[in-house]
Amino acid sequence: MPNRSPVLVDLKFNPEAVAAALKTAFADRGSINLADPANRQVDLSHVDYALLWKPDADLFERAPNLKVLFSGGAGVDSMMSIADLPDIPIVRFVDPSLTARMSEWVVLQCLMHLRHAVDHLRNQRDRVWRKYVAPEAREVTVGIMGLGVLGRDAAAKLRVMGFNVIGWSRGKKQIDGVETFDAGELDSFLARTDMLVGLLPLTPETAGFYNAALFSKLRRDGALGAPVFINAGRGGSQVEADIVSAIGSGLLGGASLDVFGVEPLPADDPLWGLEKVVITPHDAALSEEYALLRHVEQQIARFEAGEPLQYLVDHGTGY
Ligand code: NDP
Ligand code: OXD
Repeated sequence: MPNRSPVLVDLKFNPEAVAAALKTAFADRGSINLADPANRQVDLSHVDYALLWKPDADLFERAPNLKVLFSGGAGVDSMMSIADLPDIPIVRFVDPSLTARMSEWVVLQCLMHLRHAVDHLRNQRDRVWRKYVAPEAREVTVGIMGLGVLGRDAAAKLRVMGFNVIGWSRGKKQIDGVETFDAGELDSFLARTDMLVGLLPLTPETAGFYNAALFSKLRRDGALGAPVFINAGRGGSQVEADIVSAIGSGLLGGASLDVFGVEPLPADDPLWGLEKVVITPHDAALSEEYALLRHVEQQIARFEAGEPLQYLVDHGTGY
């Protein structure tokens, strides 16, 4: 067997689950898990591959001979913001398990806002019997920002529920049954949107993108009465003070947020106190450890067989 270098693993989530999954992964080469205190000072100069989530900036000095980086999640913003990131291929995590989870979360949030779920839960707590006449899904247009792996799957599943779905992305897309808009058609897209679903990566272009000016362009005469904002992309793309004000003024009728500028969301953040805002703790679509390690094994096998890597990040656009 050729002398293969172990895979460097630095995932800052679920340490027990990662350690358990690593026991059976990378059988032909082994791994160095930095979550294990015994590996803190270990020599990394011979390592070819690294699987990382929120890596420390000095990691690349310690491991200067890396050939490929693998992201522990679908988003790579925490990696791309490192000043001395090596100019080598970066592979995102793309997997049916993650995609399915995200679509479940998106459909759940759209249905919650459609069917007054927050009001029902409050009324149940207060033992209040009150009916709400909700529009049908087909009367509501969900506008998805970001028509990548996650946006496209969410679009398909929202259509199954009967929603009218439109989508916006940098480049124009062709998706059956979904009217699409490109970057230059932002205002036309927003003017048609009752529920805005954010599935954009965080890049310099999308930082602070979901703000009061954008919310003011959403459709206001739709079946919901006021537009709803739903974001599972990244918190850095939203201006949270603007969301708080927009909920207060009625510019937004509700919101669902899975991601925040600061995570965990501080206990004194005003968002916690808003009844019309559904908060989930960045768990819309977690990376399942076994699926993640299998994906890395498959990509390493492709790379070493001379086949092209999949799900590559464009260092220029940052996603
Ligand atoms: P993809 O890279 O597959 O898709 C990104 C989409 O965003 C593309 O359609 C792209 O357009 C569009 N886009 C990017 N920048 C711009 C821009 N400036 N203007 C217009 N459109 C833009 O990513 P995924 O679908 O796999 O994931 C999306 C994001 O979801 C991740 O980056 C991550 O931040 C987040 N995420 C959150 C999770 C959670 O649990 N909350 C879990 C997993 C991911 P084009 O196709 O034209 O290039
Ligand atoms: C991801 C995430 O990017 O979990 O995969 O946020």
